[in-house]
Amino acid sequence: MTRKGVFVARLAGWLAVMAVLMWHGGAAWAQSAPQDPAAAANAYVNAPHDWELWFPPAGSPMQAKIDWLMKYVLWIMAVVVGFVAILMAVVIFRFRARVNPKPSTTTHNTLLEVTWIVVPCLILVAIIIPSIDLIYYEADDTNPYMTVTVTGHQWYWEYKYDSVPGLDYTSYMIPDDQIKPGQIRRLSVDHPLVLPVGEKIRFVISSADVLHGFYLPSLGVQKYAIPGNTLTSWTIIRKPGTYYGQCNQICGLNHDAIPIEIKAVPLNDYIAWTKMALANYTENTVTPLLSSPMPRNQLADATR
Ligand SMILES: [Cu+2]
Repeated sequence: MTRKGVFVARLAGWLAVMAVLMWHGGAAWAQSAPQDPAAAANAYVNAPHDWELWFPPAGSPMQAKIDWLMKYVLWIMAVVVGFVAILMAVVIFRFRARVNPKPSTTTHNTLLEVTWIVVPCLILVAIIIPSIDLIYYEADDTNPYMTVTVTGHQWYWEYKYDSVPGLDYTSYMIPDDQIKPGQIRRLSVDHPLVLPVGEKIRFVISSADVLHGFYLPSLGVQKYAIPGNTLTSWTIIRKPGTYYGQCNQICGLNHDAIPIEIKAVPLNDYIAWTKMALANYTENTVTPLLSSPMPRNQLADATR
């Protein structure tokens, strides 16, 4: 193959890879929800996998919008970068000193100058309108079905259900040496955050010690957890399943050891769970969802 042939083949290959990646995000969304609600949370698992390069499949309308905006801006960027690259190539080859020994002395071209001001402005307008729309959409945490106060600690999460007085528990990562089949190393936790599907859930996010980050990539939630301050976010989980997140603000030695695990279940199951959890909680008995958290030093040992 000639050098030109190799170049064209490589370019075509990269373009194909880019196109596949850009549309890949929506594909995993196609799985349907299982019939048995009890098994539903475990049947669909939205977790990172090897060689994943795009966002995880969108589990909420917010993430679907983020996903769309990302692709939209990326395509605009691709066209701009492509256009500039071609222009540069033309200039470099056609107007190089050897073939163009006597440079033109032309200056100013009104049409061209107006065009290169107006077209970029239009591109910016085309980007800013959906961007601002998304910012307002994200900020609208009004009228939630429920509110969970999320507090970051070194190194675990605390979930307080504001609509279920008394329900306030901690969530620790399962140490590597205690992982059981079906659990995911460094993502599974002892007490997942249990939430209903199809309802607007508001998060009030804070920290008890240092900066943490409450980051749920598949649900479009990403907020700092700031000591002495609160930030809010919200989500609507579209279908039952298990969703994962991670602290994404470097918060100290065990920063990697505070994942977020969410079990999303149908509303009736959620209500039943809150009653069960609350009853067991007040009786102070150990249940799978509300057993006492692992001592901190034990966690530190396990993750060293
Ligand atoms: Cu952290």
